[in-house]
Amino acid sequence: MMKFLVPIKMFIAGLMVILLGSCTPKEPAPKMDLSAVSLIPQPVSVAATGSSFALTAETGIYVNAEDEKATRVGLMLADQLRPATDFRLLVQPTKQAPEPGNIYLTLVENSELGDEGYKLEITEDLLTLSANQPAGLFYGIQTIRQLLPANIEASTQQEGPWYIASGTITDHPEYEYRGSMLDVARHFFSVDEVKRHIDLIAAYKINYLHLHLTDDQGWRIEIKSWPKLTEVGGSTEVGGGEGGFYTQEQYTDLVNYAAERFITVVPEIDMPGHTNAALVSYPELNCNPKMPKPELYTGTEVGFSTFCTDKKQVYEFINDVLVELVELTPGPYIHIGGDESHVTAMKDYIPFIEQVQEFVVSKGKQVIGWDEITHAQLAPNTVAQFWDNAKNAQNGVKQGAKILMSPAKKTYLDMQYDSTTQWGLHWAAYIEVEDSYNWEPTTYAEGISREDILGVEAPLWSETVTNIDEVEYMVFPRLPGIAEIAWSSAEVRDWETYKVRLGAMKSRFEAMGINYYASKQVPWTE
Ligand code: TNX
Repeated sequence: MMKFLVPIKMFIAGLMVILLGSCTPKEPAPKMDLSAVSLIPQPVSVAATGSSFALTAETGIYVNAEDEKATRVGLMLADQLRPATDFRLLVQPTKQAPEPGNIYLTLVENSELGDEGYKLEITEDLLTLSANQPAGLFYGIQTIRQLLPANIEASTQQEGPWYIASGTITDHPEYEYRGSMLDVARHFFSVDEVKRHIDLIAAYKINYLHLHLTDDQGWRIEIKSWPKLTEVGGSTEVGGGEGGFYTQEQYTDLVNYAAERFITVVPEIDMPGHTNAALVSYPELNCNPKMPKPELYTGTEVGFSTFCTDKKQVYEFINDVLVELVELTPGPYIHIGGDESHVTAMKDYIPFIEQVQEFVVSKGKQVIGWDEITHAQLAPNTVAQFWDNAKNAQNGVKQGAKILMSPAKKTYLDMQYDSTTQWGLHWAAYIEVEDSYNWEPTTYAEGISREDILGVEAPLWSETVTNIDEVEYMVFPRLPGIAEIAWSSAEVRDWETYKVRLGAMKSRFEAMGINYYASKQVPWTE
């Protein structure tokens, strides 16, 4: 008897090992609280279920969509997660939900979500991201990034594990236009610097990048029919540096890079003022008796230059520029500036704006202009960008124009945080983090209500910032707050809870290598 007992015991023990081994291949999912995760912008709704999904080396990304853009979003997710995890997540097409352990991206029909919304359903088994359009999938991915530990943003391999709290997030934007503006005229920023900016704003679901391409100090976009604009007009910048410009090929590269991140570029040619760089390049466009011989300008004064508004050649020039610019612009808008034309008489300014507006409209695009353009008769789809003068914006509303909200006192990211900030100006205000967050577009100015507002944009003028590190110091952490104003409804926005969510972004900003302003108003946490 004894002879058999030991082998039988050993046999049973062996069987147990095999059985246990096969049914517990993974650790139990840790309990996590989705509603406690800090997200910016705050989604429409977050419902936690108290468990988690594990991202592992075996996770696959399955895309259920016969759509090239949706597949590209899947590939972007794999690329995004790779440096920190070192996982080579496979992206594959599918017709149904995959096996447990995988990520499932699917295009659906869900009227609640609109063109840019998404839904995330996270269980222990599956992470499902659904949207009506690829843009929604892209925004869902930005949320997934914030649901992962902060070091997911690192550019080198990090220690896991990589868990995502379980539950459901339903989300869609409040405003259709959520913008960032970069002034590449006062100081020029390279293609790579602008791409870096695009990467950062995309993470906060910004969908328009307005490029201020021309000003007194520089002309930054190649126009083949008027080559001196960049040869001469692009040759310097504020402070006398070498300036620079984008060739049309480089510009197209930027436009495409932005488009892959669901960002539409809005090019601005500022006129009739802010045109010194063009006037130096082609003095025949000038007839200002106070400045008979324009010279390259590297200072920071505004309002001294103007096109010669009653000269036929000026309109031929503008038309040529617009023909080329429209060709480079897949998006719906051309920004014509129109601000601070202090040396253009109003009787000349109004017909000038109307003529340029007609050029743009005849080329199938919509005009955006700074709020002064509302002195003119606006075309039905023209947008007025409110920066300074509420009366101008109200005048736009009376004409039926949509308003893009960029009040300088709240959204101007070139304003100093306080009097000690190394970079920036303060003519509009000192803008601390709370100031830039704690305002409401629909009540900011009398006579401008929800239905008049197209969206919100934060401009970064570059008189005082010379490189992308300095840009980032002004942009962060104010831009995430502006992005939340544009994306999240007023009901889910509140400074007291926002500042805690923002504080939790510290290690994320650091992993992203962002040079941010560590405001004392924010309870920064590790
Ligand atoms: C006003 S805002 C300007 C810009 C300056 C900016 C500096 C606007 C439409 N015009 O030309 O760069 O202030 O804050």
